[in-house]
Amino acid sequence: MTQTGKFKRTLVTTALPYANGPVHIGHLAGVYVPADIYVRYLRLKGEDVLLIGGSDEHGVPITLKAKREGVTPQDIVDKYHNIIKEAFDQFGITFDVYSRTTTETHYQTASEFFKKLYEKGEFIEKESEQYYDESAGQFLADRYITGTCPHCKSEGAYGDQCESCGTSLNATDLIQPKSVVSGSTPVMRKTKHWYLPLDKHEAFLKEWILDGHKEWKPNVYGQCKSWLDMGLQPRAVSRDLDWGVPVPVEGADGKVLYVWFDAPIGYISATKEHTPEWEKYWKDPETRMLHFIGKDNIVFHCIVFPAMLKAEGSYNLPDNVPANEFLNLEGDKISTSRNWAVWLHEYLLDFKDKQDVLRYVLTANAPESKDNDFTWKDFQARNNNELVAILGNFVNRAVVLTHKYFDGKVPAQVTIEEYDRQTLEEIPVIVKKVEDSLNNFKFREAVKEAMNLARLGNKYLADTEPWKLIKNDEDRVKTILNISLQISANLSILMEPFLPFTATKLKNILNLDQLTWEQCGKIDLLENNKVINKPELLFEKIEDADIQAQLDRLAQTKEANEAAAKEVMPAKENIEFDDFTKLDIRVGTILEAEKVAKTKKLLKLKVDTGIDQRTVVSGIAEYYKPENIIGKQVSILVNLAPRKIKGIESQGMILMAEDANGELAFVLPEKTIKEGSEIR
Ligand code: B3M
Ligand code: ZN
Repeated sequence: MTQTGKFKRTLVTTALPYANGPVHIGHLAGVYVPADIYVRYLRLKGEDVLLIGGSDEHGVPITLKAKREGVTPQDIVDKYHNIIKEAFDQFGITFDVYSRTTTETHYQTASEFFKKLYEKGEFIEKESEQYYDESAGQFLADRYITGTCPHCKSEGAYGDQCESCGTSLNATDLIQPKSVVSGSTPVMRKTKHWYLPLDKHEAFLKEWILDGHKEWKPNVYGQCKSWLDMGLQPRAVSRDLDWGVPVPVEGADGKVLYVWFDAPIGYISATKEHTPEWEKYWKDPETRMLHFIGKDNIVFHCIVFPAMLKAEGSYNLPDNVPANEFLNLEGDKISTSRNWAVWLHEYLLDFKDKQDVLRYVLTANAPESKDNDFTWKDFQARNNNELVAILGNFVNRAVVLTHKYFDGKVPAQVTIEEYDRQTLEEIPVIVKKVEDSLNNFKFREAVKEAMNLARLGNKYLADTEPWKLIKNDEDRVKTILNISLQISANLSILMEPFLPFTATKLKNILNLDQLTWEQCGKIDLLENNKVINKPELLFEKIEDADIQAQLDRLAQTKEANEAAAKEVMPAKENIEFDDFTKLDIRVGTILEAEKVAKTKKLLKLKVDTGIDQRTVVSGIAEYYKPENIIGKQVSILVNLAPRKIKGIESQGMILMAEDANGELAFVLPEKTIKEGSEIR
């Protein structure tokens, strides 16, 4: 019997990342490392398992990015699909297939899936009013509409969410909505869409999840419960968009499947591309399906996709959805648009061959039950104090001493003392703990336990001090080193799911072939007299300077973000032409200028406006010396009600251009022109 109980095989899917940017440590920590650990573990156990992945290549963020960059959506997804695939490969994520949702197979599979539900009458068709851009001649997806947030009043909120205050919105909530496509004000227009009536599946979902899957992680179960308690509504599964899988029914021109309808079907398409036996993995009740995802995808994988599969009728439902929470970076939310991330492809440039260090840190500190923070200091500490000082150090000492005293040949156990026995007995106990943790998707706990085996070895060597015994008691040293090497061999299996690159190195050093999980916990993995290879350091110390460089880079990003945030003020609300004509702006000439006493910023100017000569107080002293601006022509708002500034009556306002850093410049006529000329 397998550890998977009544199941014969396991299908593991991983969330399909959007191909509109590279992947970062948050992706790795939340989804791909845990999935890979789990799958490697099952493979070591000889189980039948598939790891499915791919890029999600539809959806509005991709079309928007293409638009902004002046390229096609296909260009965007081609670029990022390759970058993402490469990064996963480099970090040893062992996908059996890594596909994409723009393949022929996927279009067919998604189309057929829709058609089947359509023909079974599983959808409802509904007309609704949606924003339409008349000048561009298209309906506007939520992300294509911006406006003022009704809650926090900040500008530039999207039709689905305000990024300033985080509130999720409906496009119709926005104050002063604008089309991103043309800048015009959209109008409401009728459109027809297909809806999956989730309410119809609510009773089933309640029973299936709330009664049937109490074992799901509390964060997952809790989120499902709150969705189900709120009551489910029909969800539109189509959109008015020209990028995606066309809705395969008549009268659906210009409509595509909603990205969240086609993306999970991408798991099916990818399996099809991998093996002609794909149905076995999707439909045989003896197959167990697991979805590894981040917490923002829970509703789609626990409620929407299962409802789709159930409606279709021939598919299995997931057995578990071990979703993780979010990983933050140095106290801030990871953000692609703010470049607040550690990108995988960049990490490897700075930390060459250190994939396992990142895998380790992201597992040891995984956001399994709550959001967690990645810090570079913690990264350094875990590398130096755990990987180097415990695992690396232990293995190195065992191997070095074996070469030094016994020509690199595994010595025999001669006499077993009580302490040796205790140590040996600990090994299977630790292995069992790792196993239990892995079976329950508790990867943090699992890697900690695995590390405990290295701790055990380290302590054993430190306590027995073979280097002191070698002169007088060679037999004792033989036993100690044999045991240390057996522990090292166990580590090469136990660490494989977590640190695959290191495990390979370790097996090479110990001259071991691929071992299986069943051998783990045994104390005869290395036979007597077996020749082992020369020591090679498994890990190296990470210096303060390397960490500082990362922190400096983040500090720069933060600065750049702050400057960019100020860079261009969003456009203000529209005004009527009459509002504009109320402003009386004239060309004037500065006749006199002097600093206003006890202020840093203010100059008192006398200006010839053509109408009169008047006093204006202007906040430009930090940028202009009085003597340099006398005789300059300027633009002046002459009908601004007079105001007292520092006791001086200011009659009007000089117009200045101001950039993000507060740099000022006069707005002048392009050639000298008579004072009093109107500006309009
Ligand atoms: N691309 C969303 C995300 O990356 C989405 C996952 C699809 S899984 C079928 O968060
Ligand atoms: Zn807001």
